[in-house]
Amino acid sequence: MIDFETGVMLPADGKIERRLSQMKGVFADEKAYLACLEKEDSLVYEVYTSTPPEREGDLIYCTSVIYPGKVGDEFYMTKGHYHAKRGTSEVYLCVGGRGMLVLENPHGDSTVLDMYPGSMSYIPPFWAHRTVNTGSGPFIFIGVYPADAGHDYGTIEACGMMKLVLQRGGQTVVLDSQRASPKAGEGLS
Ligand code: M6P
Ligand code: ZN
Repeated sequence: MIDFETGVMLPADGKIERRLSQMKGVFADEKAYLACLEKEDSLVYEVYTSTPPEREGDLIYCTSVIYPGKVGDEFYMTKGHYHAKRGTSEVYLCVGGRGMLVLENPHGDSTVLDMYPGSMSYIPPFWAHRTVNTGSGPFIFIGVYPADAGHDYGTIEACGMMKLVLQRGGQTVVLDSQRASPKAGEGLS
């Protein structure tokens, strides 16, 4: 059962909680990050997950709840990852709130998709992905992906993603980050 109001999945085999303190280096404005953290180690997002055996053919399904908030002018978001097994894909179904899906690949292509209740988003193989809460309430979506996909955080941790999603003058804006394109060979496996 998934409660579309809260994103809580019951039963769930696991629950991941990510607080600000676990997201060092993720937000572009390091000074704003440290100032937020000093105030409170806020909960940024939670993931309720099923955990079947990590074998080919099985699927993992999970719900993610990203809470509303900002670090400086950058919205709360997930860490973002490539799949360790690069040739695997994923689908998201948004059930609550408003958000964006940031996608990029090792060839330097990047794009951003709107997510809203009822929207389904497809993450093709070989694309890194991050979700961003651009709304004022919890942003909730269901994800389904191959159980043997795995998460590679290192590539994104090393230099961030190519697009930033910010609030400027009350508007949501998408800007190119300082990092123009992935370093040669990065993200390729
Ligand atoms: C989605 C899925 C999960 C992922 C979660 C949080 O629910 O893609 O696999 O773990 O978002 O994202 P991240 O792992 O990048 O923090
Ligand atoms: Zn994924």
